[in-house]
Amino acid sequence: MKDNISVLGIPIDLGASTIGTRLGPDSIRLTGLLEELLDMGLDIYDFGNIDIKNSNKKIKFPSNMTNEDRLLPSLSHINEEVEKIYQRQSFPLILGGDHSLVLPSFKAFLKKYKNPGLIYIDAHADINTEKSSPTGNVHGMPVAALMGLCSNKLNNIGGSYKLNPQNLVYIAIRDIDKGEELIIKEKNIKYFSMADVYKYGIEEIVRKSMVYLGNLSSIYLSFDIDSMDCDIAPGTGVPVRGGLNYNQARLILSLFGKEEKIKGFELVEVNPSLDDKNKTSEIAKELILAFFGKSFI
Ligand code: Z70
Ligand code: MN
Ligand code: MN
Ligand code: MN
Repeated sequence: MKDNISVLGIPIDLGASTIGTRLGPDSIRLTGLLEELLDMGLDIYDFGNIDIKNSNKKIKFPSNMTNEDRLLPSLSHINEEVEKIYQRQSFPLILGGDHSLVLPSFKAFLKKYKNPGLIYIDAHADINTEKSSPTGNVHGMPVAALMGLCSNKLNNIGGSYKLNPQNLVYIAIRDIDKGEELIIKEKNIKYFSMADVYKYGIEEIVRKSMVYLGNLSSIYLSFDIDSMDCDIAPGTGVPVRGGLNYNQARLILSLFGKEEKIKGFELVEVNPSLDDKNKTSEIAKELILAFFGKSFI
């Protein structure tokens, strides 16, 4: 299925602390990604970008969801548009956009596949609730909402389907808020820290993740570019040091790309307005090509 790809851009930044991830999908497209996928012999259908009503202001709401008024309808709209790409027999590739989009994108995956898994490669855990969030930014909350831990207006975006906490694996997390740590412990969520990455190596982290999710037949891969070291990939809103280096990121995606059970992939949080010569979008392209089987040599 990975030789027939449906591409969808989700240019949203309503959920992030800084504006600019709305430019992510186009700046990744400008690197020539789709042409290179075609050159690799893959079939591509480009659904274009979703129309999102972003805002240049960050408006606080009593709910502690920044931009709640625009964000909630946008997330519902994203869910409808992602469902359309699932109607096509193909492999979905989503270009973000801030990470709030995983709430509606994974809801569509939850609706299509029974009891799916989620591999979440990120510096952050994105498992704050509106109560625990120190920022009010919804890109820090989607995983909690997928488990039904937020308010119902967030939990029920795209339907009441839920992610089983035992079906989630985090990789590369290293910047966790206190409330998030409590939820991760209480739900006994599986994670591989950067210390684990260095202890075991990338091949072993991929193998252990697939073994952990071994009884599941469909898995979604959500890759936040800030999982990479911010000195390597600086074009992102909440940069964190000590992340994956270029070779580790490319290897992890190339190995997950070979796994048949992985049936959807998104790359999020590229913010070209914070970047150094569009370097992060170029890296994003190379990571996506690695996922779809481009050879290293
Ligand atoms: C922080 C919060 C976050 C992504 C930053 C940061 C969350 N824990 N998520 N970048 N993708 O605001 O909740
Ligand atoms: Mn529409
Ligand atoms: Mn994230
Ligand atoms: Mn992140």
